[in-house]
Amino acid sequence: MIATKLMHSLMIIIVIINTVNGNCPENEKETSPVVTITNTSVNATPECVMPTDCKAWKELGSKQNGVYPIKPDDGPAFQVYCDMETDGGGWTVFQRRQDGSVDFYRNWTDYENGFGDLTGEFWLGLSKIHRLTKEGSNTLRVDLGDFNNDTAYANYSTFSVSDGSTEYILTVGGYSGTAGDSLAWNHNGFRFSTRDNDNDRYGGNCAKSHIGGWWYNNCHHSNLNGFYYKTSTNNPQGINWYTWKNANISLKFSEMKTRHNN
Ligand SMILES: *[C@@H]1O[C@H](CO)[C@@H](O)[C@H](O)[C@H]1NC(C)=O
Ligand SMILES: *[C@@H]1O[C@H](CO)[C@@H](O)[C@H](O)[C@H]1NC(C)=O
Ligand SMILES: *[C@@H]1O[C@H](CO)[C@@H](O)[C@H](O)[C@H]1NC(C)=O
Ligand SMILES: *[C@@H]1O[C@H](CO)[C@@H](O)[C@H](O)[C@H]1NC(C)=O
Ligand SMILES: *[C@@H]1O[C@H](CO)[C@@H](O)[C@H](O)[C@H]1NC(C)=O
Ligand SMILES: [Ca+2]
Ligand SMILES: [Ca+2]
Repeated sequence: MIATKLMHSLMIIIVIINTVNGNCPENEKETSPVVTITNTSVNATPECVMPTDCKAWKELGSKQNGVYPIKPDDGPAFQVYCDMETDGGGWTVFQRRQDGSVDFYRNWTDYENGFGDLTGEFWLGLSKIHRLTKEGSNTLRVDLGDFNNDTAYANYSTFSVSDGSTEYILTVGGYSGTAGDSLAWNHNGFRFSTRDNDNDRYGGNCAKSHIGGWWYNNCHHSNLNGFYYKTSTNNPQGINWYTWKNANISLKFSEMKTRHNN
């Protein structure tokens, strides 16, 4: 059973690798920037090395927004959406809301593993966000849009999410931008909470009362995984970013993305 699952994952990875690199390692002419030669001895098995994130794809010359495979560490490769345009590009996007097509009122397992469609609405998954941010220093960028088509952003020079054993603690700071800071000031240092895993500071259950999954405090200044209202209602259960509208106005669009600092 487990062996079959592993085999299946392995086959998917091999398919991804071959899609990206052609028939790497045989295909020598096209592989040059993607393949790194790690062992030059005559009898060594050639190895394909996949870009670690969207910034690495950007540095290889990719300029198109879209879905790319990445391999941030020794674990399995996975697909992500890369934003190659905003503020220099190379952003690995890990959350998007835009039309209410995907249900975000989910349990712990779903928030851990991710859900949705990378070209539509999705949450990439806490375990992958951890793998993307565990090394070096990272910037978090949050892009927001309201129902009048106004936009704003928040940029944080410090961003990481811890692993599952510590329930994905948020470390965020160093705000700049136009949306105001509705994340670091109120949510830095908190564990993630879902309706079935209450790690918040409130007597009740913030994930249940605010219909989402977030690094809830008591309860929030931002709620980007909240309920998708299709109008700009003033409702703390909606997709909120308190400092932008100075209220619980439900937003039309949100995207969260990360990029390694140099
Ligand atoms: C390189 O490959 C050869 C032959 O497969 C192996 O004996 C050697 O240990 C490898 N070296 C490294 C550094 O992986
Ligand atoms: C979490 O939700 C998914 C469906 O979204 C379901 O398949 C799974 O059994 C649930 N897990 C738990 C532990 O409730
Ligand atoms: C916002 O933009 C969309 C898509 O371009 C458009 O259909 C809509 O009318 C705009 N809304 C407002 C309030 O300008
Ligand atoms: C975002 O923060 C980074 C530091 O992580 C900084 O270099 C960059 O200029 C900031 N960008 C914007 C648009 O505020
Ligand atoms: C936002 O919602 C909270 C309840 O979570 C409420 O206490 C607060 O007054 C609301 N703020 C505004 C400006 O409506
Ligand atoms: Ca817990
Ligand atoms: Ca609680």
